Amino acid sequence: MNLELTETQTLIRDTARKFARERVAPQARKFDKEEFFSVELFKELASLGLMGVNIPGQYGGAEAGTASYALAMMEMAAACASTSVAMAVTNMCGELIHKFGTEAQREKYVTRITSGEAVVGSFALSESHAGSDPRAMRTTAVRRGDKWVINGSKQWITSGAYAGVMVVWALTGGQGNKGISAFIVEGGTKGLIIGKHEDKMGLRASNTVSLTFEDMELPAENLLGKEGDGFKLAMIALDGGRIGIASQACGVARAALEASIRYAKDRKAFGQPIGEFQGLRFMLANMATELQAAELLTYRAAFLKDEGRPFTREASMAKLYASEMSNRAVDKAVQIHGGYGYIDEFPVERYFRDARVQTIYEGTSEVQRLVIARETFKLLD
Ligand code: COS
Repeated sequence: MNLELTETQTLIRDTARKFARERVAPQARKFDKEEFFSVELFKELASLGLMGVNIPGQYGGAEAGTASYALAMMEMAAACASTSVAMAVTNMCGELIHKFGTEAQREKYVTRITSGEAVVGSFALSESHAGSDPRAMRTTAVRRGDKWVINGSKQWITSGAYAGVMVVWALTGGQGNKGISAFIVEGGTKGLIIGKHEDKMGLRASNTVSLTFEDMELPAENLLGKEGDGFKLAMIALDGGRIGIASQACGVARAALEASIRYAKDRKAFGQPIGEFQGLRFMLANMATELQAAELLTYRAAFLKDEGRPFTREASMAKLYASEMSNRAVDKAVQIHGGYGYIDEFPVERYFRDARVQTIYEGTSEVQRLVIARETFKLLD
């Protein structure tokens, strides 16, 4: 694994960094307070190639690989975790359709995602009773002539009210992983009902809704991949998605560390900057060390994916470690800021709320441990 960034990786990181610092960070607090989803911002992200970082240029992507994607996600998350989660899900949907879609699906839907025409993508797998265990889903898709008719509902769908393109999972062959299929759904399809906007602890500028399908008809050609392959498609997409969330966690933790260092240099107590106290310096040293460990795990998973090598285990390790590290980092950041860490005058209060979901979504820490154990046992079979 090469730890020197390539020219492309440097370019993507710098592009994302500039946009994140100049366009996203100044608005992050306001967007969080107002729960504002900026369509304009996502269109700008698409115009920079950041909604399809690992998608070939032929379909409008930046064709820059997963390591570049991880770097871009870290930059975006350091500025605004809400923006970065919509970016992550959109990249994941685009990659999934590119990998498993027909040529017609790629031309129609991947290009809509990379160009920003779709605004964002949504990944509709979870249901109210089926989060960690997606095979327990109840949404059904029944074939009627040249159409699929979908009935059921999905829960906690990121960007669901704004997505021009969604991937939706449904049962086509009874309960169980072999009975699940994936479908491409366009925003605004008749029978697609957008539920209430969830009032979340964090990521408040990210849109999270339930979706209900009432006799929603899809053309037969909107099946993604083969009938019955949906569970596998979801697992493969989530492997990549976990690199995205690991990157998000690194970005938020880095922002928390930097804010804490700035504060520790500035704030005085007992006649000196609090950063001179060993107790604080040890906290900051631990944060910096753990952050670097998480970044390296994330780069390693991204590197394996880019090399076309198995990366399921490494993606779960990166996601597990980075999300738990990020929660430790934001907790310490609030502690270092004292009373100011608890109010919104300083950004660490938002980082604290935003980090919390990282050990839950895209597979809980417990699911990551199941995957890591399963894959590690396999190595010794
Ligand atoms: N890549 C490719 N195939 C995979 C895979 C992966 N990463 N993981 C599992 N599969 C395949 C298996 O090979 C198996 O295929 P066969 O039936 O052909 O043998 C099939 O999928 C079922 O695998 P398994 O039996 O391991 O599935 P489980 O139902 O036991 O699920 C976990 C395992 C818990 C790991 C899975 O359900 C999971 O990841 N859950 C979390 C879901 C999640 O992240 N939700 C968040 C949604 S987005 S916020």
